[in-house]
Amino acid sequence: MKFTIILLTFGTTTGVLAADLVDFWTDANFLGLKHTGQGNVGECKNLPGDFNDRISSAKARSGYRCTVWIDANCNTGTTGYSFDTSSGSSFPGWINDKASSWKCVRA
Ligand SMILES: [Ca+2]
Repeated sequence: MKFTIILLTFGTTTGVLAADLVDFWTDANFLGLKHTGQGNVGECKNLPGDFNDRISSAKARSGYRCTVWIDANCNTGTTGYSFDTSSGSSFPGWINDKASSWKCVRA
């Protein structure tokens, strides 16, 4: 007899599967090393070490708007920088090479 096991992974509290929400690049104009940020909508994520304090441009995936913060853990008490699918081609100086965390919401 043959069994097929299907494993399903569910998100934490929302029951939504983690999705590709945003792409980050280490250079302006979507160049350099790329990191695809995966998570749930509204979930705060910290950038991995190779990208922490190095991001210079980013694109939200279609249908999302994303924000980055200088501090880890999306310190919403500080100013964040928000972008959509095209407006993050060149991070302003105050957050260029300084972002450490991010969060995306539905646009
Ligand atoms: Ca950079």
